[in-house]
Amino acid sequence: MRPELVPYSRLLSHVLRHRPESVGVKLDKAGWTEVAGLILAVQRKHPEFDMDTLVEVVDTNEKKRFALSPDKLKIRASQGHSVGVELGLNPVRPPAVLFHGTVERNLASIKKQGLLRCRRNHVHLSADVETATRVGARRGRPVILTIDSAHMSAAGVKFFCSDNNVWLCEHVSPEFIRFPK
Ligand code: HQG
Repeated sequence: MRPELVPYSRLLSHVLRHRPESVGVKLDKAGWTEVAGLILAVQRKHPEFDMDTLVEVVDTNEKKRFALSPDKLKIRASQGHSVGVELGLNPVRPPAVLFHGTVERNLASIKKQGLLRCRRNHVHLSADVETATRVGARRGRPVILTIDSAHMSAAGVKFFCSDNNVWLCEHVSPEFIRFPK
């Protein structure tokens, strides 16, 4: 994504995942909002923002954070919400292991409580170590946890995979987490 578009991507993440009311838009139950209304709302702060910019932010976003409806009339964040939305994803069988990137200071609590959703609607897991490392590195030196998703799934835990390939579940109990030595 062109660096000058990053502030728009941040703003859209904030609005579409956490605080739609901050610019006066509403999300429907599945997290969608009208593109036209969103552009007008963003233009109040950034008059230069337009449909071409929005499409470029969506198309060139490294993590494919946003999805446009096929008719391009609606947009939503693909995952990461703290507002209550029902993404309508179907449960899918996960790969045998998944990964979670975190930092040392969280480990004692994770060992006791497992992985919690914190302020988001799901626990976020990555399909590969590289992605998990990037997620953990947002907060300091990354520590990678290996999640025994095969056994979790066998135990009845539901997994979802967002449109942009982030694995989601409600909670990961400590018994399914392998900690690095
Ligand atoms: C930690 C980014 C103590 C957890 C990323 C993490 C991801 C605990 C933090 C997405 C805990 C929550 C989500 C427990 C979990 N005790 N700490 N029991 N359980 N934690 O940001 O997974 O760039 O809500 O390890 O790429 O870091 O925004 O979750 O450190 O996909 O698109 O509590 O955000 O995507 O932090 O990241 P977050 P996350 P975007």
